[in-house]
Amino acid sequence: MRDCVLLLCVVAVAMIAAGCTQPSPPQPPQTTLTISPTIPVQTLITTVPTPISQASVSENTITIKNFAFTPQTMTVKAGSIVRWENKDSSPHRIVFIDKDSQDTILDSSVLSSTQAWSQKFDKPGTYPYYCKIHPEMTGTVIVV
Ligand SMILES: [Cu+2]
Repeated sequence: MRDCVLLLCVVAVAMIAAGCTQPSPPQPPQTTLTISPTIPVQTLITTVPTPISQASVSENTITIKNFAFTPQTMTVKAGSIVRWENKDSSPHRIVFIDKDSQDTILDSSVLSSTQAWSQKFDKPGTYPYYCKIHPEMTGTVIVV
């Protein structure tokens, strides 16, 4: 009987020992950080339409309402941000064309109702624009 108890003790110790020497849980695979190439910053078309609610008071805002830009001509200092807010139910699309090459130099993409688009103007000059969807809608940004 003592042998039997001793055997049980030995088995119990062996089981505890086995429990303690279980292999540690597998380590998560090491992640290797890969540095992606620097994405070039677009200098001409830099922004995408955003909801009007993200308005900033420091911006010069042109309101799009009743198929017109108000004010139609906006004069700002170089380095200013001009913001268009579409308060029509209709979509609009602001496009600036280079008067020499006729290339599109700025394009807001389609501005749905209640969306806004901001653009920074760094270089002094006169920048006429129009709505690509309603070409009769025109406006001018003058940068001084
Ligand atoms: Cu329009």
